[in-house]
Amino acid sequence: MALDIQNRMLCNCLRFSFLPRRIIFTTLCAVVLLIHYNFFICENIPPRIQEGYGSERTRSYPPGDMGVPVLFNKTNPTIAAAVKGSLHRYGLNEYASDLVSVRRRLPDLRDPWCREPNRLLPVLPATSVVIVFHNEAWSVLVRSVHSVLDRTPAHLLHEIILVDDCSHFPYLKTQLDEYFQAYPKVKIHRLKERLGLIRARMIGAKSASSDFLTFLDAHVECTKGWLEPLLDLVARNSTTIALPTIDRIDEIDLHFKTNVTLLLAGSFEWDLNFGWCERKMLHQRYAHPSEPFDTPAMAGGLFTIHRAFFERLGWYDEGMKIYGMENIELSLKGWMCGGRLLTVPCSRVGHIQKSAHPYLYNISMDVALYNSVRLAEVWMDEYHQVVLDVNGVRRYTEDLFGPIGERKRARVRAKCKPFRYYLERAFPELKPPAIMSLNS
Ligand SMILES: [Mn+2]
Repeated sequence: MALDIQNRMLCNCLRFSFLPRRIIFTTLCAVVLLIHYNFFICENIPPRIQEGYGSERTRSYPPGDMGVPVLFNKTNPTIAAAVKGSLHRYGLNEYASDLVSVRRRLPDLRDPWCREPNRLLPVLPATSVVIVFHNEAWSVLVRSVHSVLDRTPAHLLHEIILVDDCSHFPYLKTQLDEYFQAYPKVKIHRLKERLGLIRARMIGAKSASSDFLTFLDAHVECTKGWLEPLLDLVARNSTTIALPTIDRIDEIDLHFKTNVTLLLAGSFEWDLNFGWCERKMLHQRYAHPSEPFDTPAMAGGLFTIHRAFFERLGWYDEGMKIYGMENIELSLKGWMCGGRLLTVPCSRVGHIQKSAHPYLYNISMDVALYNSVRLAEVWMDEYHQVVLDVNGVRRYTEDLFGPIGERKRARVRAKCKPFRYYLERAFPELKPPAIMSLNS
């Protein structure tokens, strides 16, 4: 009995001495986590937005906040059907996007190198931002615009021109006009007929009233400091085309993925289809990985360019259909006509890579083939036949691929160098195939 009491006392002692230690340990962990969150994650969040989530004790964070994946119940048949429907309709998960704030917070992804003093010109010009949309999901489009408004210094943003390439979803009409009435910098330009992305972008560019043009897709999210280093490069040299680094936003759960982006550069093979190559495959070396670097090709819709240079290049080939290959065309002539393409690691823009291309629904022709043949004929000199062969086309004819005389004259007017120069200077990694006519 005495032993039993002794044991019980011992146990009680142990329990009493153990409990406070556990409480102290748990409290310490919570404090450390809180400090970490406030100092390392919240450091760049404007106080106004932080307040929106309530006091320290009560605040909760909306889905997708800070770029984390959106969680939703995939096993619920109603939700699963909604997700499937929106993937077909928009090429992305509208259900998840609608759960995310149209002004969601994102982390500042820049390397400290980018923020060092005197990195940028002290005075930068303002830009017009041109965004073309066609049947875009509401929350995706509105979030794209807010990310520009919220993360661009007001004096650098001249205007945002939204070009509606004849969308037929009703919420993109009056509802969109009314929504952006509160934002005078946002202008909506409606096309009366469907012109396709390429020509719609040109309409937007020509209606812009700034000399500096920045193009974005309608399914992007800009992060802090995205614009300044792009404008800096083009302000220093008006024949530079500056490309942001494109982070991938997952089309299913809106996760802002940043892990591989900085290791990649835009490129293509002889089929002219754009793809990413590893940066280390390129010949040029740089002192710091955040320095802007020479890039053979742009992915497409995201870049800053000087209006006068774009005009001298003959804008895009408006004879091309809908979209596709205009990015390669602009990349080639950017290099061949006295300029260069630079990817800017300090500029980070998220982009939803769509799982389908609703832009091309109801289009029966092979627009990529059509546009590639035009591009090869105008810009690739003795190498044009390689592209035709890869595509199984015997030769260019005007009745099949449209007239290109004006495009060739524009190339002469702009005094552009031969395609061979592009291969040597911009893209020596693209090895010419062994073709008798080229080697002889
Ligand atoms: Mn896109």
